[in-house]
Amino acid sequence: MSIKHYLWIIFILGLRTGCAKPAAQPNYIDIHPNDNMETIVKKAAALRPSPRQAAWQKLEMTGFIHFTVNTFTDMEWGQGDESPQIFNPTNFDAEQMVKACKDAGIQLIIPTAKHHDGFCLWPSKFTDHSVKNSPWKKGRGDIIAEFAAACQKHGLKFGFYLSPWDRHEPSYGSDAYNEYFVNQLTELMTQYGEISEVWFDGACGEGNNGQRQVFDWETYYAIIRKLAPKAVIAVMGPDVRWVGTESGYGRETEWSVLPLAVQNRDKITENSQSDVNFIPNEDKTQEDLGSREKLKNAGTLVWYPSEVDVSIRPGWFWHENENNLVKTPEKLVDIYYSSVGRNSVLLLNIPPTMEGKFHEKDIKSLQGMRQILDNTFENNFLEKASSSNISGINILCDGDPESSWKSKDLTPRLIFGFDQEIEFDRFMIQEDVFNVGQRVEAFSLFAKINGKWQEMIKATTIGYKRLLRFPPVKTDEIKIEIFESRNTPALSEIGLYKAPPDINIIPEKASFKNHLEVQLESSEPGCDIFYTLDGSEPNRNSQKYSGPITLTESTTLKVFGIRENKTTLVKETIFTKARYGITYIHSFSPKYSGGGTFGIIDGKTGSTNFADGLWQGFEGQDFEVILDLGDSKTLQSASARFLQDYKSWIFLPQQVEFLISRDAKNFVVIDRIINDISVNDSGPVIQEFKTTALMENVRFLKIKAKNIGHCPQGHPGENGKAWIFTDEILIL
Ligand code: FUL
Repeated sequence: MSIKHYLWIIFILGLRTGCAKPAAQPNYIDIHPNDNMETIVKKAAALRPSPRQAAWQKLEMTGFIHFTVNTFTDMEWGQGDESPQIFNPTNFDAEQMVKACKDAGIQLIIPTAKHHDGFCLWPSKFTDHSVKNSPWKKGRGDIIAEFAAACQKHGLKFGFYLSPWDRHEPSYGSDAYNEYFVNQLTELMTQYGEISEVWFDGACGEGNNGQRQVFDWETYYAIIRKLAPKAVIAVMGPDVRWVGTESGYGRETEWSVLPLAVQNRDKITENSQSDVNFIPNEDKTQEDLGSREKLKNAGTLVWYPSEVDVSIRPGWFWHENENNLVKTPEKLVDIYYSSVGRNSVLLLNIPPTMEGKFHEKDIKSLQGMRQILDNTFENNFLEKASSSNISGINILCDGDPESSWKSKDLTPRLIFGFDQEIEFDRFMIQEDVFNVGQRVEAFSLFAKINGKWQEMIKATTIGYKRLLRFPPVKTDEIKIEIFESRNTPALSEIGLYKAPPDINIIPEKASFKNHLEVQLESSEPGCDIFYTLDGSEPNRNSQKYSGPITLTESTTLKVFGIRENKTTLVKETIFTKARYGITYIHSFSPKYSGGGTFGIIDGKTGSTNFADGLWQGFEGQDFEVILDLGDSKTLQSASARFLQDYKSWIFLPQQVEFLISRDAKNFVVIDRIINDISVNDSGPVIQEFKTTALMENVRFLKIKAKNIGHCPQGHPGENGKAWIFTDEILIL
């Protein structure tokens, strides 16, 4: 028999016995009653993600798209009784959204196929409560199909959110609902191409019929495993854990291996799965989930990694009155460091408007975030380093999270030198969690400065990825020291980077009477700042900043900085020159200053959201101001706008008086308008109080709005101080 024949037989045998493809290691391990602490810790250190968890972890940034009837009713949680007729996006554009996500670095998209209100964004066969009964595309549209197609076209992965809680479906609360849910799940799993993540929300309450549902999770999971074996099941699922907050900030110490209570062990064995196939339902909001202390009493250890879900706006759905509250690029970058940079996957929500596309402000923030991140991570100094004490370091900068430098010690020390001095302020380090496991418990980064090692930053866990920030440092030698590990660590990637500086405009925003001094400050020395005052985009040829700028007219200031080829984002502020002087009899609350002293005569009106930065708030006091018109004038009208938001203790004034004077001492009442809007909690309202009496010879105009004093009887804050909120006075 020739060698060839021999190999052929081995190959056939291998196939038959399954050796050609080694069986995946389970993503859990049992603890035996006689395992000591050392054994338990070693077991934890040996666990690795399942293949589907591994593929998901590498995505780093994923995107949520919350869209449903809520977008049209201005709600966060729909009631379930909304008519499908209200769902009518005027210009739905899945590609615009998918492209914006892709440009931002998002690699998988999860639209809400059905939120708690029960309305389905796809034409499900199993209910009439869907797009098929909406006017959008005459009932022939399918939002999920359009998202799936756009993702496929642009190379993004696709998943969906399907709310188990359903406030519309009449069968909710019975076995029939489980059947309904399974049918819907099957539709979504079979009609839209490859599914990479299924997101089951933990939020759950009664249906409209007052019933609660007992969910048949095992059946749901079995269907997903059968129809999309590569998909992860998130949150109310076995593969991906909710980080425990919706703030965008993960834990400083984030373990992907978690202990499970003893009683859950049987279930794993019963399933005889290679992966855990039920919700590890321990409390996910605790600060410590996976320390040695926590592992001590575990029955089983399981790989259950964290996902950080957060919205780019205060709400998950789009609301007109949150257009001013879109998170800034800098805030999104901070979230990136605190999620992706803390061993988690980021799930960033961007909600479409009633048009059915992202708002320009959200897109601008996404672009700004990407620009800062690209600018930071474009050059890894460690690629050019050499090590004096370890070999084979190229593997640490090869961009492959699965190739690693494997330490022989529990507490290795890695020293790197550079041909010339480098300046950096960001550190990235990854463990090979895919082939080895998560092991590091404490480490530090040092820089040699004047011949001495100085600690730049210290941290605990690494896991898939850790990103650390610290003030810029210059050196030609660095040291990474691992102080504690569960077993000998394997590092896959490391990086040192320099972030672009930031620029602050001081004051950040303001209106002024005569003139205003504006200063520009960089977060780092050596940054050249350029600006324009005419609304044009600043560049290197624009005016260079050398000291305070004095503004005497309303101005759009745009600034941008360069420091050693790192550019900042362009920042912009509109400073408005007020036409009148203004004196406050009672001052506004510093929490709600609405743009400061001149904020109520700057032409900017607020939304129904009292916290949008444009409203001035007065707690328990009247609103009373005197406007100085500069010289004697004839006025056609004067008005003031006020807000009522019952839930937030903000009430319309009892009455508003308009008074005029020539000398600011003797005032004559021109008009008194009594409020006739009732005090109720039917949602925020804005009311304008306006006088149209002709006012002659006016130099000073006083506006006096009477606070109702205390929250009325029956209000949750009964007898607490009532607020008055105003955003704008208009004089014609
Ligand atoms: C929560 C839900 O109640 C919110 O509406 C949103 O969908 C968020 C992602 O999950 O539990």
